Amino acid sequence: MDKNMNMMACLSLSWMVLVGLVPMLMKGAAAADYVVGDSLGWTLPPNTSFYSDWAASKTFQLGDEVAFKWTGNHTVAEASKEEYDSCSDPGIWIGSPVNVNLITAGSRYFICTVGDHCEQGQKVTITVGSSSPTSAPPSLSGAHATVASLLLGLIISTLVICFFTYM
Ligand SMILES: *[C@@H]1O[C@H](CO)[C@@H](O)[C@H](O)[C@H]1NC(C)=O
Ligand SMILES: *[C@@H]1O[C@H](CO)[C@@H](O)[C@H](O)[C@H]1NC(C)=O
Ligand SMILES: [Cu+2]
Repeated sequence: MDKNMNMMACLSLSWMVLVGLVPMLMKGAAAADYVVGDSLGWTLPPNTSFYSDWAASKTFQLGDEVAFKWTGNHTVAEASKEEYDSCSDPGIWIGSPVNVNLITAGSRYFICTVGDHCEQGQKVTITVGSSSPTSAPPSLSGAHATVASLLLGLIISTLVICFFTYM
């Protein structure tokens, strides 16, 4: 194999590695996954403030994901604020387990529609970007900047390595 071939191989291999790394880094830096209720999961809570306490202990950001996980007779349904407040069944159920991508800012309401579970507190409000509902939180752009500079560093060092190895 001549030097040009080696250099081409080096560059294309590096490119494939970079393309594979980008989504991983973006996800790792910008998004978090939460399980609603943590270890308790989505079930009848010990008290009616359990899930609101849980939500209040998190800072949800755009791109995060919340998962509703349960065993037994429960559902999760996305409700309007009015349905959420009055625990009325919105009529649309989604099955288990349920992953919700938080791709819009603002509040979303989820309830269990089985029996009186909602009245007993099996309901949660997920609010994304509570301080400024129309813009992404500052830490998101900070994370993106970190990823961008990391990638730039990777690309440059790859070029340098390919160049000095095969020229
Ligand atoms: C609700 O239950 C959780 C978990 O057992 C507990 O940490 C919390 O203090 C309780 N809240 C109230 C208001 O009883
Ligand atoms: C779950 O609970 C609802 C309401 O209490 C009941 O109608 C339904 O039959 C139950 N489903 C199962 C699988 O137990
Ligand atoms: Cu339930």
